[in-house]
Order: sequence, then C-alpha cells, then structure tokens
Amino acid sequence: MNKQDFINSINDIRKNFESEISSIVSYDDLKQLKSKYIGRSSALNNLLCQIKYLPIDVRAECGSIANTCKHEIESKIKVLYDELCYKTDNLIDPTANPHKLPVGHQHFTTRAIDEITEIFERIGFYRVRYPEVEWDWFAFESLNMPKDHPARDEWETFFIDNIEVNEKYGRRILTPHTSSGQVREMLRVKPPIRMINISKCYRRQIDVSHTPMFHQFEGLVIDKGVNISHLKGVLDYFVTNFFGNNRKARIRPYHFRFTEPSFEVDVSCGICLGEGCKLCKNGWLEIGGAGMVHPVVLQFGNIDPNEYSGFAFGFGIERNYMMKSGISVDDIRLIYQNDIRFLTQF
Ligand code: FA5
Repeated sequence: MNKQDFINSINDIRKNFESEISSIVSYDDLKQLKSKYIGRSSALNNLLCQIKYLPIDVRAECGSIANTCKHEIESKIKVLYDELCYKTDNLIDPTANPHKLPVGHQHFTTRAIDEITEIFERIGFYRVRYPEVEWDWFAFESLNMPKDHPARDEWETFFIDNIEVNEKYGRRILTPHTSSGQVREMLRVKPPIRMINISKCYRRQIDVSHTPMFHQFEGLVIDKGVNISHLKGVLDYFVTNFFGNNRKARIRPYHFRFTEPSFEVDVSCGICLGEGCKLCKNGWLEIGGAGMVHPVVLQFGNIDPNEYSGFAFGFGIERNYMMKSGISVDDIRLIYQNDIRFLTQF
C-alpha cells in the first residue's frame, strides 16, 4: 500500500460513515456503527495497524490523517448520542411510576371507627370527641361516683401526678372510659342530645382481651319521654347493621353507678347463632354496658330529670370489631404490635 491508497481508503471510510450515520435513529444502531467504524476490528483500526508498512517518510502524515478521521467519527457519534438521549428523555411520561410503591390502607381500628360512626350517623347521631387527659370530676364524680367510692377501682385508672389538683375537678387522669363525655356534652348543648363519643381510653390492664390503650364508643340520647325500649331499639339496630342481620342483641341486668337501671349488652354468637358453642359457651358474647341515665348525672349536666330522660351505652371498638364474622383475631394485643404482616390482613 502506498500513501495515496491509504488516503483513498480513509476517504472511503469517512464517506461510508457519513452516509450510514445519517440514517441512525436508535442507541443500538449507533452502538453497532461505533463498533464498525472505530472498534478493534474496524477498517480504520486495521489501516492504523498498516502504517508501519508504509514508507517511513509518509508514516507520520498518514497517521495524522487516520487519527483526524477517527476523532471526527468519535465526535459525530457523541453528538448523535446526546441527541438521542434528549429525544428519549422527552419521551418519558413523568406521571408514570416505574417503581410500584407499596400501597397502605387504614388501620384496623380506624376502619372500625369509620364503620361505627357511619352506622350511628344514619339514625341522627352526631360524633363528638372529648379529652383523653381528663379531670377526675368528669370521669367519676359527675357520674355519681364520689371520691373514694369503691366502684372507681373497677376502672383501673392511670393518674397524672405532676399536674396541680383542681379544687372543683380534682386530679388529672387518662380517661378510663368515654362516659366522661356524658356530662361534658350535657353542659355543652341543651337536649335533645344524640351524641356518639369515640375516643381513646386507658386502663392498667393487659392480657388477651385487654390493652392499656383502647377505644370506646359511647352513645348518649337525652330527650323528653326516652325509655328502655328506645335503648333496645338502638342496640338492635346497631347489632344487625354492624354484625349482620342474623345476629341479635340482648340486655342483662347489671350495675353501673351512672345508669339506673343498668345492663350488660350481649350479641348472639356468630358461630352458633345463639345455640351455644366452644367460643361463646352459652350462645352470647358481651359487647359492653348500657342503661338509663341516672337522675343525679342529669342534674350534674344541668338537665332537669323531671322533664328529660335518656339512655347511654359504652362499647369497646376493638373488641366489637374482633367479634365481627370473618375477623378472626383471638388476641387484642396483636392490633397494637404494629406487625405489618398482621395489619395487612384487614
Ligand atoms: C364502661 O366502661 C362503661 N363506661 C360503659 C357504659 C357506658 C355503661 C354507658 C353504661 C352506660 P366497661 O368497663 O364494661 O364499661 O367497658 C365497656 C367495654 O369497653 C368493654 O365491654 C370492652 O369492650 C371495652 N374495654 C374495657 N376495657 C378494655 C381494655 N382494657 N381493652 C380493650 N377493651 C376494653
């Protein structure tokens, strides 16, 4: 090969490259073109290897011509590469999510609260929420449990030590039940009252059916002429709407200081439908307490018991949700262990 043949070959490479690069539209094709024209076994590389066989006086000039051609090819490939990048970036849909993020959902308890709220709102109850850090007076004294009354022990209360004792309201506590909202609501609005108070409650208890923090929902209805049949009607309504049409409510005599008469409320077992089985023993499961509001409590709420009467009920949110058909949770503590494997099941 002489100098002219060498230069002709370089010119052919340049010409062919120019014509091929003008039709490239994808990365893959560009990659192949790069390898064809400046790769190890490219014609240009082959020519560069031939330089040593040229006459010595033309080697430097031919080397320089070949390197110029190589740099031209490299820079044209780079320009096209950038152009293709720009085009591809502009094809990206920024609203599309290539990495699917895990989708969360509401917590077991939030679902139960929403469902219960909706059931009561359908029959004219309105939702309220009263303090979790409460005065002794609202949680006990205004509910007909004077200081040192032994009934207070049943609520296994958490007391807050470093807040001053109030002359009228006594000590601060973590409310052990939503009944502390009863007199608060009576003092806030005049009858008729149809509140559903849902909030956190606290008791010094922990085992398969108790957690130190749990939720209750408290119904309070006060109006003229309210009697036990209204209470039973609302309980029946709740039980069929929450547990299903095949479930029934039952009230049994009980004792609470703030209701007279008082009842414990049961729902017929979802497994045996009231026949009696391993889970329920006698066909019924307890769901909470209820009763007609005690006249003393009405008076604490500035309501005349000769003019008005009312009923109240207080149930545990978690325990009730656990008793729904299809929710088989046999340990209430699981709800607050924050184990995602447990929570994603609901
Ligand atoms: C009361 O708290 C009364 N205030 C209910 C009431 C309201 C009676 C209005 C009359 C009129 P009791 O202590 O039984 O009652 O609690 C009611 C429900 O709260 C229980 O049936 C249970 O479902 C739930 N509960 C009580 N303690 C816990 C706890 N530590 N963990 C989870 N749920 C609880």
